[in-house]
Amino acid sequence: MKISEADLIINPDGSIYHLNLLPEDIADTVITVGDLDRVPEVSKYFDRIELKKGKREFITHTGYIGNKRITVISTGIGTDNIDIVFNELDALVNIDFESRMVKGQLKSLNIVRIGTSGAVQPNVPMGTILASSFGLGFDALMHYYEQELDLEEKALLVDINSHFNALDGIKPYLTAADESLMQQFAHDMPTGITATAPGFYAPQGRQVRAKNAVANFIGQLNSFKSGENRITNLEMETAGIYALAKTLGHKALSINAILASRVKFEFSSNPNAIVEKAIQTILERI
Ligand code: R1P
Repeated sequence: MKISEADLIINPDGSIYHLNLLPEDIADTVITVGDLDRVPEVSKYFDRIELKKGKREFITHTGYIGNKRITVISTGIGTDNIDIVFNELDALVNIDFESRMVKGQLKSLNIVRIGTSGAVQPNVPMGTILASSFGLGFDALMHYYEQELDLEEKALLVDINSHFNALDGIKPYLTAADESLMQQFAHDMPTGITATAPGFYAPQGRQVRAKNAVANFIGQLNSFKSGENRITNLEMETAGIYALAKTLGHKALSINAILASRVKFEFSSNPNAIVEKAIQTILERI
């Protein structure tokens, strides 16, 4: 079926609407970062940069480390931006822009988020590089898509729903990390469920001036347990990345540089060094 011009917007130069990229501009291995200033912090390790493009908060560098072609792209903050970036990355590889038809042979991208995050367990100290075993979304993105869960995800979500039943009207969604990327990049890293929030302040349990409607959100995250599974950290993209990637047939892994402890009320005095360590670790394993 032909995808309409309103459903998939292609710019006059043949690039996709927000990302401003042509199909040939992206590699099969994609690193996503939230902060657009983090893009050159990744591409400075490339042996050769082939292209730099951007529009709004979506900055892209594609280049090579040795023979390996890699794209690094900024998503900005939040799963609303993940919706745009992941649908447009998928369109770049899986839709023929001439015919506006889905290609016969679908491509699966390898996508690794290198992001920052706060810990909600006392045994996850600042400076930890943590891989998300699952993304648990407290935002509404996946309420708009059909999502198929496997048995493990279904069972864990049952436990999550009974633990968080006090969150009136909020329906969390859950997706597991890609196992092969976990083996390749994170075999020796601590892992845990990453909670994804639709905001930074009250949606992450911060109390500044506006009154919080959800009591003790960090405590609710912190006290969840299902077998060996604990919620380890909190950020704003992972659940959307895992769920949309899997729905579209791509592999995804989220790597979290832990900059803060929400249970010890600390924030790192040298966040850049922690992020740098995460970038170096992932690029060495690519
Ligand atoms: C909030 O300050 C931002 O930092 C975290 C959150 O997920 C959110 O995007 O990640 P990044 O540093 O990767 O953007």
